[in-house]
Amino acid sequence: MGEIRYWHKEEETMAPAERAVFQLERLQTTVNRAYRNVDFYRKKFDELGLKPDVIGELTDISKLPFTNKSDLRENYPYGMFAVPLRDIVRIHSSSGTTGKPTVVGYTKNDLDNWNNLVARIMTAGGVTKDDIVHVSFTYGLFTGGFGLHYGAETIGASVIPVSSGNTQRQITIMHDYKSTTLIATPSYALHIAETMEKMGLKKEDLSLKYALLGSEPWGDMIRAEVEDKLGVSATDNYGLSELMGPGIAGECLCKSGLHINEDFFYPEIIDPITLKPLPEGEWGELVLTTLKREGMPLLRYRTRDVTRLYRDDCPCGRTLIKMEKPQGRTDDMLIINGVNVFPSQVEEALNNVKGVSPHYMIFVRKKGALDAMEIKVEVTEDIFFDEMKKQRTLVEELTVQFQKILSIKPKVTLVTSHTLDRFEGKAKRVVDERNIG
Ligand code: DLL
Repeated sequence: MGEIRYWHKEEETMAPAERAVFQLERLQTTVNRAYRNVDFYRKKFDELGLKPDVIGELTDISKLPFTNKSDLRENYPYGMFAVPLRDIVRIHSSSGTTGKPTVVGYTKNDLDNWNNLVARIMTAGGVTKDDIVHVSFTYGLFTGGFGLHYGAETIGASVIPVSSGNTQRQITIMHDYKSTTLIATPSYALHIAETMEKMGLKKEDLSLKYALLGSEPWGDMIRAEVEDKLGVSATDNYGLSELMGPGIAGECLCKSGLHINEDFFYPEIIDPITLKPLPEGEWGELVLTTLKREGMPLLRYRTRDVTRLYRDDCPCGRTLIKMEKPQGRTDDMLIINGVNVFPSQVEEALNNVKGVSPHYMIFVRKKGALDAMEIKVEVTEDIFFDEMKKQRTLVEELTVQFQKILSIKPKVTLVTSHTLDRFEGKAKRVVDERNIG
């Protein structure tokens, strides 16, 4: 694992009970600020008969109302801000492809905290001031580009703000500028690896050491492929625009769960149906409360991401609570003939079968009254030159794995390499045709 480094050693390694004191104080301040400065929260509290002094201990958080994405949309654009606009120094927003965008505003202190929290996560992933950091996230309203850019600059690394697009040019830049760290979505990192092969470049031709990947769910199969093809140590990092962007949680080099910056974001897991908090260790929906945010404090924001929280003795020495790699979003979950399926489970199943790549697409259609699921999986060219028997065996093997992990039996189709879509940003691996026509 090499030398262990921290960005905020004291905060990252303090005893959880000691941290809880800060969390409580910060939670009380946040609730007060939200009540006093945001009409939405004041109305909500008044309706529920809640006073801003409701928080006597941390568990009182369960008395607070939830905040949903729809609340942000209904208060578009600036209704959730807790400070006058003149104190806001940056604005980001979601793309708004499915409704009004959600808008977030940062004060100077918020930006400072953001930079430092991303610096924490990058340090945990191995990055130091000696690194050359290649950022392939889009720069713009999306928080990925600027978030990681300023985090890396805060560390003192040399940052190359390449942004997204033109993969061959990106590879040439990485090669010529001797980039040591790649910042991207996991699916784009895979695409870069494939494009390098096409360009006749090997990992030894580049200088990469680390890849910090995030913004979408990914599993061990993609990690193994990226690490092998790019010659990096690849860590996962998680965040969402509504709460800040990247910098909320990230893996250390032990790669066993993401440490949450819980001194800035208080995490809970709830049952998404009953909305009741679940004990540590159980899977459910992640709910986050900002603890230091000035521009737009959010109480119990429902992320829709499915994960679980746990504490362990991480060999890195961090005592920050961990979350499991998010499995997917409750709103991306497919319901196929009544069975719940997360697209990320497909990657998990592929991981158990030799001779397949992590490139897949899921198609869901109506077949009479029933739903039918087809999974297309890329395999190496040679299998199509082999006897039919080999292909049949592979299809059977995949079907068994899918049935085991997804609890349904999809149709499995093998396709040759490079026939499925590749992604520069977040991957879209599901085509649901049930509502078309
Ligand atoms: O994706 C922020 C980000 C940028 C995180 C760069 C990490 C790196 P949004 O576009 O608002 O923000 O999307 C947030 O993406 O609720 C999750 O569903 C998903 N997501 C983000 N990171 C991960 C991850 C950014 N590591 C939504 N694993 C979140 C799984 C992730 N899902």
